[in-house]
Amino acid sequence: MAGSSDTFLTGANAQYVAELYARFTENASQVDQSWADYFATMDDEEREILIDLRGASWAASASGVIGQFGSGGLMEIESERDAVAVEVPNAGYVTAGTVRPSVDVIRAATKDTIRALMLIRTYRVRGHLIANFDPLGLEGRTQHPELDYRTYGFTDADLDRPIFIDNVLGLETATMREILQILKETYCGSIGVEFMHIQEPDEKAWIQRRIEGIRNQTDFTIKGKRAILERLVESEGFEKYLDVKFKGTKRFGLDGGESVVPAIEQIIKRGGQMGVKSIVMGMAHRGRLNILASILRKPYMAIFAEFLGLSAMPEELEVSGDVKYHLGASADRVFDGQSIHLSLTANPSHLECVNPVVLGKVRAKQRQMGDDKREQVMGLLLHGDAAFAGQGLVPETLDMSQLRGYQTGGTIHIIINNQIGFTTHPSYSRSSPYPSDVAKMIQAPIFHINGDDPEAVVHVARIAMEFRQEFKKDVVIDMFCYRRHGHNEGDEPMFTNPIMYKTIANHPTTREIYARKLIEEGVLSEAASDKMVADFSAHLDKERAAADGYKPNKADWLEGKWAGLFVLEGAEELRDDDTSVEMDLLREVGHALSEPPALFHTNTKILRQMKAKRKMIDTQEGVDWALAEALAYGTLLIQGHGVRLSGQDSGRGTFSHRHSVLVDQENEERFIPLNNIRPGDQAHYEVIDSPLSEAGVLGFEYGHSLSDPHCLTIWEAQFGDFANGAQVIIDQFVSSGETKWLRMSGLVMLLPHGFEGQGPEHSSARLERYLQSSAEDNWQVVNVTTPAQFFHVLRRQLRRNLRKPLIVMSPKSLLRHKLVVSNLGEMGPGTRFRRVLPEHDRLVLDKKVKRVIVCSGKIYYDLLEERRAREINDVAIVRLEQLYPFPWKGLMQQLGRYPHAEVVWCQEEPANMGAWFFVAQRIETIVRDLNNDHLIVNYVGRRGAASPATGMHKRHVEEQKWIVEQALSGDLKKLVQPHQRPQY
Ligand SMILES: Cc1ncc(C[n+]2csc(CCOP(=O)(O)OP(=O)(O)O)c2C)c(N)n1
Ligand SMILES: [Mg+2]
Repeated sequence: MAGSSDTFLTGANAQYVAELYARFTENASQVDQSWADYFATMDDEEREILIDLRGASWAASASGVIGQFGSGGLMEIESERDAVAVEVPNAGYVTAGTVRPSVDVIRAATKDTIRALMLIRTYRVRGHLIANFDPLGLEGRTQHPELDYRTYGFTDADLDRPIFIDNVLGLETATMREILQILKETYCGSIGVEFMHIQEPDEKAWIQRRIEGIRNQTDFTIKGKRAILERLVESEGFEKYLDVKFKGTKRFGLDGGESVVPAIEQIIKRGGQMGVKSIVMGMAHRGRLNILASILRKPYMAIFAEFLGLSAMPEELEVSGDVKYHLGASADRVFDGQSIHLSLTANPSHLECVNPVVLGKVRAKQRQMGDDKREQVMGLLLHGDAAFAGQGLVPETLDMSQLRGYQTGGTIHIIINNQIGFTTHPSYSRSSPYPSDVAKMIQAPIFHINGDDPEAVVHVARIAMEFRQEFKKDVVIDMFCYRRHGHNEGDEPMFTNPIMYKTIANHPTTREIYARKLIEEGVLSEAASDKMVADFSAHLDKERAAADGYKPNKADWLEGKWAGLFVLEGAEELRDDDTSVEMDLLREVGHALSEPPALFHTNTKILRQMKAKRKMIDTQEGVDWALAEALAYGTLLIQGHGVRLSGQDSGRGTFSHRHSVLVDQENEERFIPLNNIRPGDQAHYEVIDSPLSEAGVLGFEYGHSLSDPHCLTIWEAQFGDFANGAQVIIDQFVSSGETKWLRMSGLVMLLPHGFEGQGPEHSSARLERYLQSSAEDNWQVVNVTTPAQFFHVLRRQLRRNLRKPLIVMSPKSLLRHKLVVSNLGEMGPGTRFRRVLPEHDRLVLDKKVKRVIVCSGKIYYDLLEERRAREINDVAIVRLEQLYPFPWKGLMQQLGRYPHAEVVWCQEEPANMGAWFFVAQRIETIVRDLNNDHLIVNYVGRRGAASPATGMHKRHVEEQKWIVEQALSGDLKKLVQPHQRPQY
């Protein structure tokens, strides 16, 4: 490396040469041949230096001025062939005067500059490798060959010789000793910065400017220092108090990572100054109680009450609740006269899965507040080091950060890097050097920081906040610290990590270290410092005393945007929500959907489809699935409800039925008919082709639904089975969030489902899993069979005064099935969603019906067609359109019509899947209550199977045929039922 720089350009003209090089890269003939030859022989590193030189100084300079030469004057280059005025400094490297330097002149000038610049650049890139950010100092990272000046050809004799460095580091010349001092202070102190991976020159230059000028430190005022100490006294004091008063109780203490509290305070404060009005936070177990108290100002007495075993929720609410270190909270805090709303999102144990939920909430709030620039609402995520490196939801969420359908203007991430995950050492838990490395995928700047230097932590927090506001991008603070106790307080860390824990035992607390520093600086006396600790402890004593009688007085869940919504009371089935729409409005929306946009090159096939839609509206007949869905959205939009639909390829629709977004065939411009029903006088329809993620995107949409109850938020799986990649979001949030945390969600999940011979992964949406998780009116699971039913069930989500998630087994082949159509009138006045659909055809008298088949979803049409083909008229078919909450009354009514009929449950799913296990006993209870002739419910469907469907189409067809045949006319006595013992 040193050798190559010998042949390279020199000194004062570095920028001039850099500019020439830029021209050379544009077009080699723009520069003299001698230069062209020279550039052609440069190695990669030399090239990078030139590009860097140009980037950094050119970015900051205006118009034609391309580089400044300190006291020596100004160098201007208008064009390579025009007059070039170069006033060079008197540093002894280049002759003074107006010259046009040649290759030879440049070469003859100093070789030191470029070597010094290479060293400087290497510190920017790799300085963090020897930075002092590990409070335990276990890694011994003090040297790195690339950060040694000798590597660049300098010797000790060069240490005090001035070197021209062209205003880099803010100095025209500096000795190697000075250069090293600046670099070490800036890049190798308590803070290690990784930013040279960023490809945006502005962002890179911003960070460089922000930290180099001040050597990456802030001089805090006495007031500022005292404020930092106070936060540490509180955060340490709280954990110590819990340790003493509730010995051995799990709290996942922050001990060792206390500096995160002043860091968050700084983010809020600086954020407030820069226009942030609301921060949505997400974090795991570690330090959560501390942050609930210190940042969200949850009363200490309330937390103590939870330690005493009292409920965090009002007793009259019969909910299952959650452990104290999962609970959310919100608060309004005032900084410098600015009020900022803070909310910490409730989350389950599953690490990192709250990330997309938080961002979905942020996005919804931005929309509600009209925060188009995304500068008023922000996400702040705290992570553990092991979880950030290990959990797939981290990159999934990062991936969404700059996508137009999901961006939230940048998230601040803080990793509480205590250098351990439970008992596992980082060397066993990640392949990358830092837990933060995954964030490089989105080119986020990363600040590694020593948690034992709280001033540096606060300084970095401030820069992170500023960077986010400036560039609206993610930024990561990786706070190195340690965990003073075991994973939880009852855990013995010496079993597994003895060296680390011996070191920790002898290590003073961050508060002690900082108090000592302030005492030495004369900021406060030792007595004053001790008094702070004692006063806080006395305060906690008072709070503890009050905790015995503490009662949470109200639940906060139906306030603000949720006002007017209620908790479900009584049986769900008895509710009758008006989801119908006036015919005029249906026609208006229908016409807007079927009107090809003017001056737009619409695809000819789409034009035909639009024409067909127009006919459906005008004749009021034959409305298909796609149109009914669009009518549901369109009518909601006109009634003031936003609609947001996201999923893979949702704009067009996986099965090419939706066509929500028209694409101009000439220029690919997009047109969204649903946003052009009554432009300016309707809510907004947002349809997004999502990244190829299930957990991340579903989590995001769930979060969105938490923040905006009046927007219909929908996530669509490409095929229903893929939703199992999002199982953690389904289990931990969608199905159980309300009962754990008192948080309602009206999220809709569309899960394409149906056995059509497409193999194991494209058949089943795993209905059984949703049914197994159904209880306590937690959500609704439907498998609707007509377009009008789909219309009503979607509209029902918002046209009523409570919110529950809606799980839809949505169709594939039925999208184009000739029987799957509705009349427009079925959506008009007087109509509603029907949980059970009765027999459709005219059969024999009910009493003469021999068999009644109960089914749900697509199999209905297979049965219906075959029954019609065979002209069977004594087998009735009843459809369960809603499986959960189970429509007891509706089904009883239908089964009551057929007192002498055998009862069959027919499904296309294997016996261990689908709804069988869920409906069997329920239907049996109904026929018993009715005292019908036949009290047994017979199963007709596929046999139990490990894989949901066959991969062989022929077999699928045979199976399907067999099911229909057996259901319609099979001898039930001969059918083996799933619960019967096999005959060996
Ligand atoms: C998805 C998931 N897997 C496993 C666990 C069990 N678990 C709880 S904490 C923990 C270690 C977390 O380490 P880290 O992320 O470094 O956080 P720390 O506890 O050190 O603050 C593990 C494995 C979990 N909660 N969630
Ligand atoms: Mg950890």
